[in-house]
Amino acid sequence: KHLLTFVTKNAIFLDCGIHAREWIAPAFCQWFVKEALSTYGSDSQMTSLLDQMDVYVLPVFNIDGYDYTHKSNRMWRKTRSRKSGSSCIGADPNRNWNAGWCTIGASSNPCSDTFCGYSPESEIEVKNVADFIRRNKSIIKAYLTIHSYSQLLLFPYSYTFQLAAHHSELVSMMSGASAALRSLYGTSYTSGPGAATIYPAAGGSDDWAYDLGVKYSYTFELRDTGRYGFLLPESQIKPTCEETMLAVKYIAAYVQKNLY
Ligand code: PAY
Ligand code: ZN
Repeated sequence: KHLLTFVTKNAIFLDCGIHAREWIAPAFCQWFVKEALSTYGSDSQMTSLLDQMDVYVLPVFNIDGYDYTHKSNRMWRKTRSRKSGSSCIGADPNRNWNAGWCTIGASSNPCSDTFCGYSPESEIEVKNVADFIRRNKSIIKAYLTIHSYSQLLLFPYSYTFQLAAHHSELVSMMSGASAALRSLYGTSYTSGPGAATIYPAAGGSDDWAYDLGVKYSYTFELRDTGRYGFLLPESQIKPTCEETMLAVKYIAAYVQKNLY
């Protein structure tokens, strides 16, 4: 009986800050951890979630890029990797996953902001997270990745216009999640498959996780819709995190009830 308590729990994987300039994303991961720690034991949903599942949080996926946006170029998007022979730095860590890699909506030009990298998982950040998810794929039941901006809840696919095998379930789940989000401040989100909802883009993390077998795989594009864009004012950090938390908790509750 005691051994059972050491069996690894099912899990949700959450990452923020794949793109350097999307500052609201790391803020959300930090908010999530704060909420988890401060409401466990008082909020019944958080308590039940953390009793039943683990949540792996990667607060700043693209740490070198994030640092660079603070010190040199606020609008930097990519990693900061270098390769001899090219004077251009970095690859797009959301074009570097092995999912239709570099076939559409990505560039093979190292100087482009959507450079797919010299090979899939060439970026050490992508390689390490992919290794972690592969190693734990039997327990990771949901993959959530936080970006900004556009106010979208995206699900596979982005590398093709074909619909995911679980398309209708993902559609209804996202309508619940966006309703939960809207309930707090009225912020309106659109949801749908990446390719048709924002643009086709191969090599993204959500498509890769989905094809690996993580059925509940979502990309959040947080506030706003373009007025401030990546430069979301400080006054919007807290409300954005609060409303996003409702969508994440909706998804977590759904996953808990629909373990596979
Ligand atoms: O799933 O289709 C997808 C990927 C969508 C994001 C991407 O390009 O990787 C969308 C953009 C992002 O968050 O990086 C949206 C922002 C506004 C941008 O830079 O275009
Ligand atoms: Zn992004």
